[in-house]
Amino acid sequence: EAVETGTGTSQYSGTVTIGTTASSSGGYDLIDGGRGGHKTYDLNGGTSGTGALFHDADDAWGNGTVTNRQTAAVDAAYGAAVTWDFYKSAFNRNGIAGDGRAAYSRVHYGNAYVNAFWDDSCFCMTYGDGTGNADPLTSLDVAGHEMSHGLTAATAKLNYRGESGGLNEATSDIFGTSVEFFANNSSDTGDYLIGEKIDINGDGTPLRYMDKPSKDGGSADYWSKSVGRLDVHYSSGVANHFFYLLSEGSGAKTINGVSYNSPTYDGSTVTGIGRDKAVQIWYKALSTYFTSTTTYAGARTGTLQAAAALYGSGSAEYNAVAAAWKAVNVK
Ligand code: ASN
Ligand code: ZN
Ligand code: CA
Repeated sequence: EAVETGTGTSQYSGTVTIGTTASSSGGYDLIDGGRGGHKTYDLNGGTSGTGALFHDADDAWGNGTVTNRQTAAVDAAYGAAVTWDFYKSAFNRNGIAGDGRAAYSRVHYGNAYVNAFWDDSCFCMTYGDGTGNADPLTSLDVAGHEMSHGLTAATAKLNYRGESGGLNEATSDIFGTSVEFFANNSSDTGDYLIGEKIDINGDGTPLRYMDKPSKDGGSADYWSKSVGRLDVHYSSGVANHFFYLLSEGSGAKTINGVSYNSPTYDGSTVTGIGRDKAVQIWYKALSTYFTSTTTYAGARTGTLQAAAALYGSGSAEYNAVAAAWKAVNVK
């Protein structure tokens, strides 16, 4: 049962290496022994249980096309591995719960199911195959998003409703995006879009936009007293926008070939501090100051506390946090 490194041909991230395990009965299992023993299962259209653990004779997995059952598994296993590595590298965190415990992934859930989800009761994430079973929801940012629901459940435990629910969703978008940048994968370069690889709208547009969340037709760019009544995937817009502004600043910018133009509530100009510092501030706030009932006002306070602890009260980073919240109308 030696730890091995297989080669995977993914749908969204090109050719990747994935952690595998030599099976005592021959061949290889899709068990990532280097990352807690994360397993990837084939639900084969089912909606319960674990289905079958992926197995392969020669440790060369998938072929990049959706008709090969292993292809979605390669994307899912790669996404889980990069997310695990991101937590370790950025936060010195040992897995989702910080204790080295592996989660597991299930792919090919249901029929043409257009969603993916984390379930804390199984400590596992699950992916549908998308419209026409042609676009599995296994891209890197989606994997990082789902896995990060587990991290939130292990830390702040933000309730999945109202303003705290929006903060929960935004945390998953913030870390999912951070995972995508961290991967530095030439087939899926980092961006501030969520789900740009999975063609969820059928016209090539992404699911969400962090620079200007309202571009999706439903998300809030700015805080208002009614924002907590929106679906959590729309109230997240305020914090996603905060994170973009804190990282990159307001106005027009092109990153990895994608153009952004991030507005502010009051016409103010925000100067970004870079994504690496912004994500440190968010993680520190999430894991130290946020609670299950944190609101947007509380997130402002918590991220200012985090910036003060990391960089000093009145530091450029601290002032940028204040400026970015003001720019999304959180005071
Ligand atoms: N994919 C969705 C999410 O992670 C599933 C849900 O609505 N919870 O947010
Ligand atoms: Zn989510
Ligand atoms: Ca993305």
